[in-house]
Amino acid sequence: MESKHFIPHTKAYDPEINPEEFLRELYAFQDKRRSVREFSDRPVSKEVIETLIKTASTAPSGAHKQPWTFCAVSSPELKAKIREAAEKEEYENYHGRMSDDWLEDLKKFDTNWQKEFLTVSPWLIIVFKKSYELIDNVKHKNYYVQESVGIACGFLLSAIHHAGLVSLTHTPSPMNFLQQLLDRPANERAYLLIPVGYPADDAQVPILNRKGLDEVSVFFE
Ligand code: IYR
Repeated sequence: MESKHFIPHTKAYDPEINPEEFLRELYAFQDKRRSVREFSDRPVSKEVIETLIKTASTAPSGAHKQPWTFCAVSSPELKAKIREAAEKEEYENYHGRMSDDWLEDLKKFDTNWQKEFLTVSPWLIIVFKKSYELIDNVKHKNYYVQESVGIACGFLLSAIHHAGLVSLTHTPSPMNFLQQLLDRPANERAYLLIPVGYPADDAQVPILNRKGLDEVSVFFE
């Protein structure tokens, strides 16, 4: 194909890599990733957070619009404000807004409205989705925004794990307070709040099993 829009794809992979062997190791490593709710206050450098965000931003997106903004917060004052606002919403969630079934499903995670990790973890990454771009006051619609931002968050979580750090996909809902506290423009809506850091020395995670391959896949050969 010859087009002014294209350049040759320089192969980013090593042809010597044996995919079976490589993936065995990758899968075993990814399988160790866990959501953690008990963080250490051990610092993480800004450089690490910047590289995590750049890695997340390599994700594919509808028409390559990259419809996301990653806000990284280490300011103790701002983290305290975010925690206060999130706990206010979560208090309501746990005291009436969540169904009995939902509360029952969460029992094994031992969660409650209190969110200490929001002030203990060294960084909070708040991911915003952009349903449109505002260019010279004109709205330009983005495409497949949910899918695109979801994939970018997946890249981010994976990169955090590869960096030897832990995270949590936290969704204090509704999340409008984040748009206000972080002064985001009208085209941005909070999508996920992700604390990032090291686990507390005595951090515990619930015992859970992952579904087997036969439960999550169907092959047509
Ligand atoms: N947002 C609440 C409730 C919650 C909901 C789900 I679905 C979870 O998997 C975990 C928690 C909270 O963060 O406590």
